[in-house]
Amino acid sequence: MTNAKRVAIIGVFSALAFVVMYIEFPIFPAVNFLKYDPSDIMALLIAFIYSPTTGILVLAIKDVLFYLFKSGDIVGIIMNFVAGVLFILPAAIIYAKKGRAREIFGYIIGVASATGGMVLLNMVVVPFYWKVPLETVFTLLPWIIGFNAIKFSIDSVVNYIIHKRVKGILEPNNESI
Ligand code: RBF
Repeated sequence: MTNAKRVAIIGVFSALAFVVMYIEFPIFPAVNFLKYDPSDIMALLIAFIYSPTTGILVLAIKDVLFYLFKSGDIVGIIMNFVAGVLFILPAAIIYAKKGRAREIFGYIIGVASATGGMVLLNMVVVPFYWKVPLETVFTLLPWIIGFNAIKFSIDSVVNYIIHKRVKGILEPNNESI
């Protein structure tokens, strides 16, 4: 594939991710600052089809755009980005085009890594962000765990179903599809 095509695909998927991030909505009222949106799927698709680092580039461009045009909340955007990295990197590195069992194992490790990592990060960030004691964060932990587990499981299932088809559309002449 030409470099120009690759740059164009990164641009299109970053823009697409930025737009679908506007769909964001909370899953649990108790932690309504945690919002689900499907934008990480665009980055995960690119991570699977091209490379993990290309996927992270899409994730970063999407988050910078969303910060500038919509949220203005640097903490929320950083949390969204870190969660996305913790999910996409292990999932895409483990997958690396080596079959269904490996792919599913990659999703499991990705969901576990994002959920575990974000629990720790929320324990540090939430007391400052909401000016609440650490004990309050402990009471929220089941919701934080549930949110991340659900968010990244949904992304995994969607990516599992569509990534080969998307690859077929992006690389119609590639015989390895
Ligand atoms: N997004 C996640 O995917 N997982 C998280 O654990 C997470 N924790 C957050 C904690 C705080 C205090 C904030 C402000 C945001 C957090 N986010 C998290 C990002 C949030 O769900 C949303 O994507 C951003 O706030 C952008 O609207």
